[in-house]
Amino acid sequence: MGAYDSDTLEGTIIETEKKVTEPPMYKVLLHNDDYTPREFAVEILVSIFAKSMQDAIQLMWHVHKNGIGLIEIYTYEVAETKIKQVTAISRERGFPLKTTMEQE
Ligand code: TYC
Repeated sequence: MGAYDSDTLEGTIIETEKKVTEPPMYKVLLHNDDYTPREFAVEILVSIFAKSMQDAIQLMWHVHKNGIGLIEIYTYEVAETKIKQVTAISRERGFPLKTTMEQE
C-alpha cells in the first residue's frame, strides 16, 4: 500500500486502479562494445527501435562514451522480441552488439 489520504483513502484507490490497468514496463538498454561498427548500432536503432536518424546517432554516441544507454520502455513481450531481433541480426552480421531489459 502506498501513500494515502487518511480521510478518503484516495491514494490507495488510485494505486489499486493503476495495478489492474497498467502492465509492468521494461527498459531496453543498449550496451557498448569495441567491435560493433558505429554505423551498425545506428542502423539497429533506426530499423528495430524506429528511432529517427538524428536520435539514433545521438544515442549511439552516448553509449559509445558512457557504456550504456536507454533505448525505450516497452511491455515485457515487446522488449523481449526486440532484444531477440537485435541479437539475431547482430550475430548474423558477426557483431557482439548487446541489448538487455530491466523492469522499470
Ligand atoms: N564502440 C563502438 C566502436 O567504437 C561503437 C558502438 C556504439 C558499439 C554503441 C556498440 O551500442 C554500441 N566501433
